[in-house]
Amino acid sequence: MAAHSAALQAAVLAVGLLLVGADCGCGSTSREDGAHSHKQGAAFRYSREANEPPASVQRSGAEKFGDSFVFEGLLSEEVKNGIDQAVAAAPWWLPVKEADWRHPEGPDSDISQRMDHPVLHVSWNDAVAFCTWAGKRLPTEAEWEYACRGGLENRIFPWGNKLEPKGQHFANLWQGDFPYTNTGEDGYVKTSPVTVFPANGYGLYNMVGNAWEWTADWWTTQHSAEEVHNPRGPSLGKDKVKKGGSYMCHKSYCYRYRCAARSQNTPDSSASNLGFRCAADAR
Ligand SMILES: [Ca+2]
Ligand SMILES: [Ca+2]
Repeated sequence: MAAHSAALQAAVLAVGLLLVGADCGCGSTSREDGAHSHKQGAAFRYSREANEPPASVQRSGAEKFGDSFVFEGLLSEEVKNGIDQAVAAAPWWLPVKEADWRHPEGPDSDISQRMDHPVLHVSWNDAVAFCTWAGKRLPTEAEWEYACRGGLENRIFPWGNKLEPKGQHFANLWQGDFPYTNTGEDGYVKTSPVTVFPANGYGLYNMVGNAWEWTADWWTTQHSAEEVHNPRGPSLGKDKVKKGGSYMCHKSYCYRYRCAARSQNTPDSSASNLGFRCAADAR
């Protein structure tokens, strides 16, 4: 499958000062955000839209494993009835056989009407494979966060501090009572097309919400205070950093749709709310 042509557009982001992490005023869930000033040394290019599909040159990890995690609320009764395992800490995630980037909700779903949505069910390993194939790379966490801020300083969201300025939705998130009721007030209970919500000051869409995005960095709970120039995170780890939150994020459970917020998964993980976009060094 050819990549969506718009996905190959890129924004060139200039050198600038980056504040990685911030206080979110949201209690204990903010501990991992950290707060240190870093110089983002090199200019870099960034895909405007996070909807690049995995390379046809390689089967995705979900296809190799034979299953991938899908939010229970999106599954047909038929698919749900065939599953007898769940994740104890998050029972709304079910391992669905034959769920992959072509079949986001399992074998009875497809992406034919979603070619302008973010790709899902792509592991970190496969995201790296795609970006490499495309002559690009994953962004570092610092690059991602710099891109998310869109030129604004000390703001919670890519557009400012207010979640819904003048009552307008700026990102695809969860409205209602997670995980039971998603009212879809923003227009979408699953992913949305990548350009339906406003771009940030750098012309980048969906930096928060819609789909989580992998970064290149290994996860650690705190940012290093020593690594002040173009930080790349720890040299080793178990999990990779993901940023931005998804259409499943609600403040009551996942206040991760902030530029500073972060979470993690193992590099072979895939799920129905996790995608990526590629970056490249500016030439
Ligand atoms: Ca939504
Ligand atoms: Ca996103």
